[in-house]
Amino acid sequence: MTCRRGALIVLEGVDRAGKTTQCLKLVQALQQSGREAEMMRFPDRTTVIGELISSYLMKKSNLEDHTVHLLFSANRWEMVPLMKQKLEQGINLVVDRYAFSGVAFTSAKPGFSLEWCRNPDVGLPKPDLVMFLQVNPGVAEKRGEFGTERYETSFFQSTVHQRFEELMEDKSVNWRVIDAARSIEEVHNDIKLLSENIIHFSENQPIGMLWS
Ligand code: ADP
Ligand code: 2DT
Repeated sequence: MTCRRGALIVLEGVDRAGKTTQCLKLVQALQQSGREAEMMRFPDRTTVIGELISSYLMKKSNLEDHTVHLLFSANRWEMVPLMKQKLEQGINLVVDRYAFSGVAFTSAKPGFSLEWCRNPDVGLPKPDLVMFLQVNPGVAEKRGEFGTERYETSFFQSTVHQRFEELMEDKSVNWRVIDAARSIEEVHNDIKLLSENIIHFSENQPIGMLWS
């Protein structure tokens, strides 16, 4: 029996770029074409670590900046056994934010280098494909007001965007930039095609290790 693994597909981008909308549509489309697919999101607020993060994001608690960075990373590591199990069973994982958000958000704070921020996530399962949903701030603004959670200000988000641009220079990661200012269907069609191609390409490859 041949056992083809699932692909690890990540969507990244700033607030209101359409990540959640597109993750849901991609999972649905893959399932409709007869593939196994599941969505995950980070932070996963349902775990004990995730609850600490959620309380911090909702400004119900304060955490020291290095500490919360490590908690976001721990929240990914605690999911790794489950992620590997699903990928090895042939389930494609569509993930709303991953280590790249981790690095982009913390390194947007004063005094944090990209290198320091990357370190705790070195060795995580490496995404086979990372799609960055690109929209300019004007387009994102028309999609709704900022919420009230931590980081939801235009100044912070523009620094986060710059950090993503720096991260995308790293050729060890399979980045694809998607013009996410188009209609939901147009964006979805591009994402679906890229995902189907990577699923074929990855099925007989071992799962890689991020940044190592
Ligand atoms: P994110 O997860 O990146 O924050 P969402 O998927 O939650 O973004 O989308 C934010 C808002 O923008 C939602 O109201 C959603 O319906 C809307 N939206 C998403 N994609 C598009 C698009 N391509 N065009 C117009 N509105 C969109
Ligand atoms: P949403 O749940 O609305 O996506 O917001 N973040 C996320 C970090 O600072 N570090 C991380 O590692 C991750 C995954 C981005 C979650 C907020 O938390 C930020 C926005």
